[in-house]
Amino acid sequence: MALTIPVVWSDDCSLHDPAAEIWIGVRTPAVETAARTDAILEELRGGGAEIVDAEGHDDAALHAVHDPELVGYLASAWDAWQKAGLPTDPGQDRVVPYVFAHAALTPSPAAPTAIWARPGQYCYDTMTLIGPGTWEAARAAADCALTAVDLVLEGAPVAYACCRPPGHHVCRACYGGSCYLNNAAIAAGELAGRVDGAVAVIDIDAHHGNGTQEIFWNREDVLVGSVHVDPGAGWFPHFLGFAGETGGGANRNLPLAPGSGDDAWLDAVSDLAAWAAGAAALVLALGVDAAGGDPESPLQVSGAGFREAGRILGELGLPTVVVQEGGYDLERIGPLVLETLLGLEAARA
Ligand code: SP5
Ligand code: ZN
Repeated sequence: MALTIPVVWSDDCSLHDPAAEIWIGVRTPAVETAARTDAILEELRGGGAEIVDAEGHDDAALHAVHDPELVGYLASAWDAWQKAGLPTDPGQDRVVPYVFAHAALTPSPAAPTAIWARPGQYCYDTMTLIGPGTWEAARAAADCALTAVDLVLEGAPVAYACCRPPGHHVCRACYGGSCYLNNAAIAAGELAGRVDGAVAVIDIDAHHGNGTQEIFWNREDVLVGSVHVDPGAGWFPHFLGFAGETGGGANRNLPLAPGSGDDAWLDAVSDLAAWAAGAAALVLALGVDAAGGDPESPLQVSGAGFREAGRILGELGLPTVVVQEGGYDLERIGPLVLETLLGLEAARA
């Protein structure tokens, strides 16, 4: 039986090549690569899915959740870096910070004049590099999410946005975690303006969706729930994602111990689903890096677990926009996404 959930994609999402991550000061190969979405699309095409081209959308939906200054920076960062000659002297072919506008320095850091100091005004880690196609890809990923919103508002029960690069670590005014624009937050912000009632974001990526949490921290009309590996056990994003972070009351974090598998993870998914039941629409931030074998997380969720998560969330019966986040096991990423979508579809059929 063919997958009927529309799959929204833009070829421009492949233009981003971070090339590397600077991790603990060491340049290591990037894990957030175009091969990820290639593998997802191949699997979904094999499952009979219809691939829909993303349509262009106005910047207004980006500015609704991000500081326009961040968006403007991202759009121009590579050109400025290149024009400043930094790829040849000192020989850095990606935009990467070396100094940070740390909150404890001053509440109002000056905008730096040096091009090589500017990344530290907006980027909070050294693993989120910008190259020649990064902006085009990030902007296209946001269009994928917004096109999926349109499809759902036109009556599709579920639409899947095959977003790359991912987004859930991006705050209103800073980026990091291999993410540049918060696709799930952009979708949720857009839905919040177009549905009658609250929007729930449920984030099942293995890492805490700290950006989405920060963006909607004080909003009552957007619920944000995340199940993820406990940052207190030593996992990214380290500083955030603890159970006590409840915002204005509409934020929930369910951190899990490293090694947690289907039982604990699905209990948390069920908990978040019950919590979100009164919403008018759902955004599912679908990272599949909680799977056993993923190189970036110690959770041990199975393919059947992802299918069951899809079923649990599908049973809510809400208009649902699924937004791709992480997942780094190239052998498993496609099947894991397909399992989740099949679970959602089975519940909605
Ligand atoms: C969207 C998403 O899943 N972002 C994950 C960002 C977490 N990255 C943390 C990386 C920690 C170091 N990993 C070692 C890999 C060295 N190349
Ligand atoms: Zn992740």
